[in-house]
Amino acid sequence: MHAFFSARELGHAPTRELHNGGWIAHAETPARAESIVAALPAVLPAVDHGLAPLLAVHTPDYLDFLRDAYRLWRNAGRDGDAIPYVWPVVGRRPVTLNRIDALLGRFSFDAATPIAVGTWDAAYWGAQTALTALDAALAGDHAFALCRPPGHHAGADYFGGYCYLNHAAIAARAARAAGRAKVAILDVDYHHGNGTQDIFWDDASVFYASLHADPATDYPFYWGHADEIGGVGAAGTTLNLPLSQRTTIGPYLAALDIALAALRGFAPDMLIVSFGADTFAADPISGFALATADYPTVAARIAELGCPTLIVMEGGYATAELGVNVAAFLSGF
Ligand code: Q9C
Ligand code: ZN
Repeated sequence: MHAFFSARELGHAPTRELHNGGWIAHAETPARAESIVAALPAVLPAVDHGLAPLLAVHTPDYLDFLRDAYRLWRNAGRDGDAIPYVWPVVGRRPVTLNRIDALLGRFSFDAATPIAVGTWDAAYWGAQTALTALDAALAGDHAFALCRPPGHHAGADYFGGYCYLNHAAIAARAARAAGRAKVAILDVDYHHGNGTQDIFWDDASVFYASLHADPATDYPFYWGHADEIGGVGAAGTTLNLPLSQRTTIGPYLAALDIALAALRGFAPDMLIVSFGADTFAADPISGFALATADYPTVAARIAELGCPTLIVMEGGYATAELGVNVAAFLSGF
């Protein structure tokens, strides 16, 4: 299996985030990608596929905002990263505004996701990495896209959860455009992929299945509950399997088998795995209890689907062990 990466993804380096009411160093660092690169035998460069595949998922006004936000923040006289702090959720009418403070809230859902000087460029090249790896998967090889920043919390017109562009969704739409009639996304990050779910909520041609920490106790709270099954015309093509904190490999595999049975019923002709290694026991912001040796087991079960597979990197914040955990997962294919 080939792995793909662009060094331009390292240009996003958010400084800090709010955590339990105080500021901590941001968990989603360039060192995460460096840990993964160091653990892989080789990475191949990303090829630029342009903006069109991004526009198949994200709205034009959101992409314009994301490209311009840091400059607008600086032009408003601010230092440091742009971080949203007011959201138009309390019955506000949709006023068209130019002020960066207003725009940040319009296009986000949390305050954990700073826009720094290199954010747009890094996210853009993360998406290009996913599209380049998809080309390899369409040609018949399994492929790994080392995407950073991650993507599965980003929706059509919002950022959040350390995510700006939804790489898995962009790849899924590109696979559809390339003629794959049915695409499945299996999300095994610790957190529910709310952005991916929202993007394909009404789209019966893309099945979204996710194993994640129960949103009754864990971020992103407002998505990922078991009764969310898809919108009108797509009911049954979203599957949420919430798991309790401290979940170990036994119950994890039992839930994975439920997801895989549903995917077999859907019979996809392309599989995209949103892989987060934040299910690792030592992850500093997460609560499952998987071991490094569990990742090949999880991957081998997924590989039994026998479907051409693109693996897209999502979360995982135990940086020192991240590369080894990713290499362990890929070895199972
Ligand atoms: N600082 C991914 O794994 N937590 N994103 C915010 C604590 C956000 C994780 C509150 C966690 C997002 C891709
Ligand atoms: Zn996560």
